[in-house]
Amino acid sequence: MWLSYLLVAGLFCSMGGSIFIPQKLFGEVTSPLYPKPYPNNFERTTVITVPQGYRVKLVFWQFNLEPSEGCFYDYVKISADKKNLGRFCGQLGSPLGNPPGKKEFMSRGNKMLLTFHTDFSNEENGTIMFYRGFLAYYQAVDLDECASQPNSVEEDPQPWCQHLCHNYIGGYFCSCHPGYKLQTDGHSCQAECSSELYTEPSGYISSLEYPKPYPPDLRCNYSIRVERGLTLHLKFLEPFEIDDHQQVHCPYDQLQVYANGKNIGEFCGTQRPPDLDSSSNAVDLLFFTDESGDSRGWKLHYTTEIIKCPQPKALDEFTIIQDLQPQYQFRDYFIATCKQGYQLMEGNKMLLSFTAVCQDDGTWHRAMPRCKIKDCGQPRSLPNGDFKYTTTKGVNTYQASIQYYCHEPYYKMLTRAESSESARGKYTCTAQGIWKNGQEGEKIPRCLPVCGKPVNPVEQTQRIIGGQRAQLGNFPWQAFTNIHGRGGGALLGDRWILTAAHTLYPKEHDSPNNATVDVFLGHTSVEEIMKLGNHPIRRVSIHPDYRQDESNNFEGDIALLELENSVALGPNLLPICLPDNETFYDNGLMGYVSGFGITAERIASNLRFVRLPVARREACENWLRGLKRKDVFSQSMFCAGDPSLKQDSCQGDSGGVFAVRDPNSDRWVATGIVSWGIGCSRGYGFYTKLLNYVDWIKKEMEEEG
Ligand SMILES: *[C@@H]1O[C@H](CO)[C@@H](O)[C@H](O)[C@H]1NC(C)=O
Ligand SMILES: *[C@@H]1O[C@H](CO)[C@@H](O)[C@H](O)[C@H]1NC(C)=O
Ligand SMILES: *[C@@H]1O[C@H](CO)[C@@H](O)[C@H](O)[C@H]1NC(C)=O
Ligand SMILES: *[C@@H]1O[C@H](CO)[C@@H](O)[C@H](O)[C@H]1NC(C)=O
Ligand SMILES: [Ca+2]
Ligand SMILES: [Ca+2]
Ligand SMILES: [Ca+2]
Repeated sequence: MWLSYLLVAGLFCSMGGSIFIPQKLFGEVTSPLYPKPYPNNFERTTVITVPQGYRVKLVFWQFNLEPSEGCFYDYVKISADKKNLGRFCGQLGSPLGNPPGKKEFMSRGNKMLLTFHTDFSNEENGTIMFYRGFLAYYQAVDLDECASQPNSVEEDPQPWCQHLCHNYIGGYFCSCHPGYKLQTDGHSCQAECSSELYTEPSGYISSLEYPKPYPPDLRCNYSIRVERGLTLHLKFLEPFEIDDHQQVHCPYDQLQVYANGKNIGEFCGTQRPPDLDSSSNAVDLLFFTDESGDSRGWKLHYTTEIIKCPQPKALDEFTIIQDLQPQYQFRDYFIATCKQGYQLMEGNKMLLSFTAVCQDDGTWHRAMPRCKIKDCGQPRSLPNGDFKYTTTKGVNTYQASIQYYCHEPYYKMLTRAESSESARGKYTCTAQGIWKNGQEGEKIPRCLPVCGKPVNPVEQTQRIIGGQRAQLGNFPWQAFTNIHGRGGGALLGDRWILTAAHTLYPKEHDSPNNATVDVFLGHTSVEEIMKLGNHPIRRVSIHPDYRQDESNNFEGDIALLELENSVALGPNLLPICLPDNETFYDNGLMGYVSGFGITAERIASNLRFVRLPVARREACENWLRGLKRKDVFSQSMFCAGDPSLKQDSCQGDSGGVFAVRDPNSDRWVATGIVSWGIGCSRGYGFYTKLLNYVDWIKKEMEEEG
């Protein structure tokens, strides 16, 4: 303890020394040996330093120095920033001294110097006095650099901020106004506005220094970028002033506005630009200035709004936009349809439906469709008939109308009981683009052959022995067959030939049944009928009751030949009707048998016919019995003829029909098929009774639709 006291005392006795207190945020400074009396002949300067950015604050807590006039003997001198802050001595209440009291000493910088000086003695009126010296506390306090006035330029090393100063404890920093950039010295600001970005949904943008003149040589780019789906509106404020020229458009300074990269305006002068709707979420404002001028610049307020799409407009009067809204914005959509009878088209593509959505760039995601009138296409052609337009000829679009008809008188339209041919034949092009009939829908009508209506019916009044040449059209159903020899047949409908089974499968015929079947139709002359061509057969149908091996039994002697192709009916080619009543077999009823068979021992070259009465069954049975014949004469046969007359059907007439005119309906009906007889032109002939086979015939004919 003693040792350290001496050491310290010895150290302090050196005159004129300096002591540096290491940088601390606070500390104390005392006179030597404090609180013991300080030594004489002493001088020392204590350098108090605090970290940069701080200043030193010093306050005395104890002060007791020898007082003297002007603090000439002992004193404490404080200086900072090369300035003397005062010289102090004495103590509180001493009349000669200048004690510091509670005064706070502040440095401007981070350094304060405290010099303690004593003279050779401490005495008064010859008495030695003891003074305790001083105790001072110091602390680092923040230097508010921003508050420091730049007028004490002389020695203040602190550079000051050109635009904005921000103080913090232990330091400060500078910043610049928008559009300016802090230079590397950390204090000065220079105009720099080449990439200013604004992302708030609304805000203000102005030229530098507005409304004071803007700086020269600017290359500013103010970019506003807001969310997609928003659109930016710009509103310029007063005053608006950019260097201008009377004749040339903005030669000096220009404010250019770009929306989505497209220039939407270039402005200068004193006329405030109109409010701009950029229709975009990205706007760039480019402001270029030259080296001179003193215009005050510009300021604008920008706002955002949800982007709108243009009002959808129909491209034609047939397009309907559903629930049309007064306005459409981002994410809204509309649906377009067509009026009845029209088809949505996108280019050449047919659409079932159409929806367009408003996109974030204010456009519709697909272009407006068109509506094209529905086209039903060419109406289907009607076999054995035709159609005519009841609306404009050849126009097959919506609401067009046609009338189908059958080729009369040979064909007649199939109708339901309550329906007329004109109602059945009327078709309209519907809104669905399909030809439709009111009752039957899409199915087109059918033209059915008209049976038993020869255009040129035979007019037989006289009895002519040996038959007679038929005129064209007398027996238009007459078929000429060549199978195992000549035969006949009759046309049913437009594709069936009714004939006798034995013309295909002759009795007592051993050869295999592979004979070719030739069928000719449409003429009375053998030569001519063959020129008209053979009608190929698709199918042969023999009645199951027919027995080829029973030579005396012609039961079931009936066959149907289905033609490969239906024939076109005409005056010389018409079908015959089938019987529907037992009255067609009344005794004495006159019928006609026609054929290309042998007459007068010669092969006929022309169709001939005979007129015969239906005979009484008993008469024929007796006649057969008289001839001692065992031939079967069943209930599905009838006989006709008159032994007193020398005319009958004969070979070659086989398969032809016994035709009767029905006076009630004025139609010709086939009541029988020439089946068998005994010799030619002798007595009675025997016929397959068709009334018994009508059901079978209809069933066979139905099988092929
Ligand atoms: C010294 O003398 C002066 C004047 O003679 C007197 O006022 C003062 O009180 C004296 N001081 C002391 C400590 O005696
Ligand atoms: C302005 O800034 C925007 C955003 O950075 C940029 O896309 C555009 O190209 C700039 N315009 C010019 C002229 O430099
Ligand atoms: C029928 O068949 C027989 C034996 O197979 C043959 O000799 C004859 O030429 C055939 N006739 C026809 C017309 O094909
Ligand atoms: C057959 O014809 C007679 C006389 O024309 C008629 O009275 C009768 O009703 C007809 N029968 C049938 C089933 O058509
Ligand atoms: Ca002294
Ligand atoms: Ca500070
Ligand atoms: Ca200028």
